[in-house]
Amino acid sequence: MTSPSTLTVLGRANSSNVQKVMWLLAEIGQSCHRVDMGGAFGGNREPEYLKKNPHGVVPTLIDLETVVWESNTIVRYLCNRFNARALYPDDVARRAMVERWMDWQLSTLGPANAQLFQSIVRTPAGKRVQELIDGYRDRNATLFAVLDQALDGHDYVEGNSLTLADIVLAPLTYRWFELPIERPQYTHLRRWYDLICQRPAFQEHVVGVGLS
Ligand SMILES: N[C@@H](CCC(=O)N[C@@H](CS)C(=O)NCC(=O)O)C(=O)O
Repeated sequence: MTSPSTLTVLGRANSSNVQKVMWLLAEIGQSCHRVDMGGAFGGNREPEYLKKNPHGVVPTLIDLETVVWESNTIVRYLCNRFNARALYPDDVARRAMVERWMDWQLSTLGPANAQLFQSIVRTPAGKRVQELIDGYRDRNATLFAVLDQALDGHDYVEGNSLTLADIVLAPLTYRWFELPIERPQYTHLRRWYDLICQRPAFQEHVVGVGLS
């Protein structure tokens, strides 16, 4: 008999940062209890939540006495906790190769992608500002061009197997491909994305959730 999961994820399924965590957990075969919070569900500005995550954002992971916020820290924690070495290599050089993409996602691609996503999906049609959308679209195209080039010659972002670099980047790539915008043809990016789309866990926690 398997023991019950000790893990709780606080956060709505349509947050790309929650999606990283849920997708990773499914990839490593760990179940969790997820509680809808944030966005339309609210709850994330309540004192009880702020005690766990003082920033009032999702996700937050609870693992018995351990409470972790920041989605990239959560996915690293889970790989360490469950010994998922292929996803988060032990070798310091290989680990740095993965982590540079995680930092780029957090510092650069994530904010640019969020601006584009929010200016379309989270803005009512009558309030959308086309000039802003065009600027955000172009900025995303410039950033995804870098990822496209980096994917030339290997299956995944860092080498030929899935790592945390793919896990943090692909949910944003899903949005990029699904948004109603014009995009340059990025052949390496498309090939990688199609490969990622073959993973049942990505289908369930990212594609299946849709754009909302
Ligand atoms: N850097 C943080 C960002 C967290 C974040 O901004 N989360 C968004 C959802 S993607 C949020 O909580 N927004 C407010 C809300 O959902 O009410 C992380 O990666 O965990």
